[in-house]
Amino acid sequence: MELSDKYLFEHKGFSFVRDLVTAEYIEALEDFEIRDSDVFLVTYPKSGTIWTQQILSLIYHEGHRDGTENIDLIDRVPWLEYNINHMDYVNRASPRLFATHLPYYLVPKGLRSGRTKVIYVARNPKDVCVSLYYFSKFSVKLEEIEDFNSFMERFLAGKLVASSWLDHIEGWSAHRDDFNILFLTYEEMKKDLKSAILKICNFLGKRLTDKVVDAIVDKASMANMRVDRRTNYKQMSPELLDFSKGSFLRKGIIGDWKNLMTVAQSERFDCVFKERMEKLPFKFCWDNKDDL
Ligand code: PPS
Repeated sequence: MELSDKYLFEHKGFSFVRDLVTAEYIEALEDFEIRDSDVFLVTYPKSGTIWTQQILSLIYHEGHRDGTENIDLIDRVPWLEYNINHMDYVNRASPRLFATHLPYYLVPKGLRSGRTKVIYVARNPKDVCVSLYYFSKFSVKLEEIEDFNSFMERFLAGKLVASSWLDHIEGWSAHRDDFNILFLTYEEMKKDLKSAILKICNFLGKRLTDKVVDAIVDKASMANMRVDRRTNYKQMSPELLDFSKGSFLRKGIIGDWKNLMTVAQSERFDCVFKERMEKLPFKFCWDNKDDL
């Protein structure tokens, strides 16, 4: 199965959105100078990136209300590899917060064995696949594949943006000792957001009052992020997103895959993913009713 080269290109075994970045830019990122105070949020797409971007931004800025509430989320925690708003990352004031979908082997070299903090958020891959399917419908820069079965086969083969889910998580997990990294799951955030936020604060060495933590829980809720124009990404250019076809904050639930996948598709998914997933040191939750 070939990569759809009108939309994507591959660089060192990982696929990127063609219109948004070049291989030269990705290559140069390996030497991007990092600071101990930087924080990198790493995700495979559709795993809770903007949710965690919002949480990180609130942890760093909410307490002292320095005006960040008037800045779009994408500018508070910009994407490392997709510098959509052409920001000056090099001269950005500390602490710099970045989001990235990069695999472990393409991130800035300085992140390895350093003090810079990395947070990896993972989500059960069936929900990731379904979320990406709907996202592809409204992202102008991704190919829309109408038939879900064909889309799922592409996902299983790692032939979509960001390549293989399994390779991504296996890579980051196997190299966890090379980084100062915290692993979290979307599902644990869903089930107990306050505990997840406290875990993040603890990792970042941030002590916030109970009142501030509660305010973060509130501001990071699906309902509030949906109506907040700084966090719902509705300010994004129509050249990137067609809001008549969907939204970034779609459902935000555990187990939506059950509303789209047939039993046969789910079994096919398990057949391809199960063996490698069982070796991962994470417990995935496939349904809201499952315990973590
Ligand atoms: S992207 O394009 O990679 O940045 O997308 P990403 O932000 O990783 O994932 C989008 C999915 O995350 C859901 N989301 C949330 N869930 C719960 N609570 C909050 N606050 C929240 N914010 C975003 C969003 O709805 C997408 O999932 P689906 O399943 O499509 O609804």
